[in-house]
Parts: sequence; structure tokens; C-alpha cells
Amino acid sequence: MTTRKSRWLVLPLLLLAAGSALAGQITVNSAWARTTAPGVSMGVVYFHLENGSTKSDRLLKLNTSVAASAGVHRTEIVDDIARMREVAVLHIAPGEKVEFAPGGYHVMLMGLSKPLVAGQKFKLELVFEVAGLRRVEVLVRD
Ligand SMILES: [Cu+2]
Repeated sequence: MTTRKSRWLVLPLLLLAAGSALAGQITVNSAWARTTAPGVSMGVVYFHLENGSTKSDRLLKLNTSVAASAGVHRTEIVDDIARMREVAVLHIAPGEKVEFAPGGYHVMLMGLSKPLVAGQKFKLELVFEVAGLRRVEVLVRD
């Protein structure tokens, strides 16, 4: 009877360890969006993306309730003019960090239902090919 009891104690500890290892694979941190002026239908979201796993992955899709659609864009300087290019699928190598920041990668929100107001928070879902779904809270600020 005593051995059986101790076996049951070990199991939850193993599950806890497995859970934290999974959370360390693909991480999306410090997500924020810039405030938008009334009548503007597009917004931007930035965050730190890191692939802490040993597998390469791909960001396939983004969903949010605040806009009709969301996609990855990259700002590039061509002939001294900043242009945005759509990135259909973002590849992220094992151990790679991708910075979504002004002047580079960003998530473009298209068809905002309401202006984004400082202090507001909204959910953004990122769908990865290997890691699956990641949900982050995005803070709106200037
Ligand atoms: Cu853009």
C-alpha cells in the first residue's frame, strides 16, 4: 500500500515538468500595439518571438477579434522609401529570435472595428505549424 501511494505522488510532479518544457518552445513576449486615430482602419502589433525548441517552425496564421484580418508584414527601405511587404509564412529556426519592432517585422491589423486606445488590451492568436496555438495579450500604448 505504501509503495502505491508514493507512485501517485510522483506522477503530478512529472506532469508539471513536462508542462514547463512545452511552454519554453515558442514564446511570444511583450506584445504591444500602437494607438490609432479615429477613422483609421489599420493598426500594428509588435512583440518578441523566440523559438526555444530544437525544431524549426512556421507562423502560419494570426487571429484577433479587434480586426477583420491580421498578417505579418516587413518594412524594407527600397530607394530611400519605406515599403511594407507581406510575409505569407514566417519561418523561425531552432533557437532563433525574431524581433517584431518599428521599421521591421510587424503584425498588420486590417479592418479595425474600433480605434485602439491607450491602456486597452486585446487577444491575439498565433498559429504555428509545429507548436500549435499561442494566445497573447496585446497592450495598446503610444
Ligand atoms: Cu504593414
